[in-house]
Amino acid sequence: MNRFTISEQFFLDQASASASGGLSTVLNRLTLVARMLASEIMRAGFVGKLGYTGTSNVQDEEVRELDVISNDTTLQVFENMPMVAAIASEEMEDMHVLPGGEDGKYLIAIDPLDGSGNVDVAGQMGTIFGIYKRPATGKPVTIEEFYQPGRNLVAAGYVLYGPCTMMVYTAGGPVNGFTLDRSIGTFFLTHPNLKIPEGTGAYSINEANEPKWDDKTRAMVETFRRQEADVGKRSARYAGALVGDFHRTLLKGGIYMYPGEVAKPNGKLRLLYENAPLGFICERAGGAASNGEIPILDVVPTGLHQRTPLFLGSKGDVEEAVRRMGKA
Ligand code: FBP
Repeated sequence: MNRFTISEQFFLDQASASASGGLSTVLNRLTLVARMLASEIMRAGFVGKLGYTGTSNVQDEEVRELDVISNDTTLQVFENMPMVAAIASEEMEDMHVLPGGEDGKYLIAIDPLDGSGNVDVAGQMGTIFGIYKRPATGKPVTIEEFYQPGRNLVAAGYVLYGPCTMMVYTAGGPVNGFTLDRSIGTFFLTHPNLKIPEGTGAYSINEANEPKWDDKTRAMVETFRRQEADVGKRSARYAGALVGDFHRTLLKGGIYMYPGEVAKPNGKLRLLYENAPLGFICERAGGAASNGEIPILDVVPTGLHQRTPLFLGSKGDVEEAVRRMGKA
């Protein structure tokens, strides 16, 4: 693997000998989304796009202008791609069936702009995507085709927009990271075959939510906070952007937690386009991902925007967190 391994060639090289090249093409289009959004995010301050639209999305969250731009960019990039049948997005209540979608082989679940609360403070943000195969082609897409457990993903990845722009993905094999050279618009392989460390890293959680947790969750988090976890001492880090917190966890180890709350037992994060894709990557990197009771990849969605609690990171950390909540 020489220093100049670029994403386009890498996707093709990684594909199986019998592959049609369809998945590589979809992944390449996702790098185009990444490059376009990296540019939009960098320019947003100059063109007054850091604000809110004044509307709310299906999540009943205030929508940022960049949320809309990110979703529209994704739809435009895939509008003329016959191999993708439909897209499910955090920003759209229903799936978006692409022209000629009934013949498409793939489904994309995407959070176009994760961590959009960081838009106006130059914080980390990201894009999260999962790619599924349809059960069959040649007939109209049904929303139930998206109701597949993360175990069925054929590929998953994320883009991190931060001091640098990175894309990290797996097509079911090793997890590989690419860094964007903005001057030439090319992603170069910089983090081959990522494996999540054990016994190190931070615990990452919004501590302000403590009053909302049940007693077992509170006691478990207190164990990490007091550096008394069986898996060792942990510092605390919370970027307010799932992709940023997960990327740090993937490279340095540790655990990201968004637990359920007494009033909202399913928590905040969405299974289809946040928890399952990142859980797929985490497991392929040797880590674990749980909803607090079972592996996140075994949860079968019953809706596009279904929420689940999320415990994601080093296997030992996730297993201890789940055990201490008494739901293992
Ligand atoms: P979206 O920004 O895509 O809605 O993602 C949800 C999210 O912003 C995560 O990125 C982040 O980890 C979490 O919410 C932060 O939630 P909170 O502000 O409640 O801690």
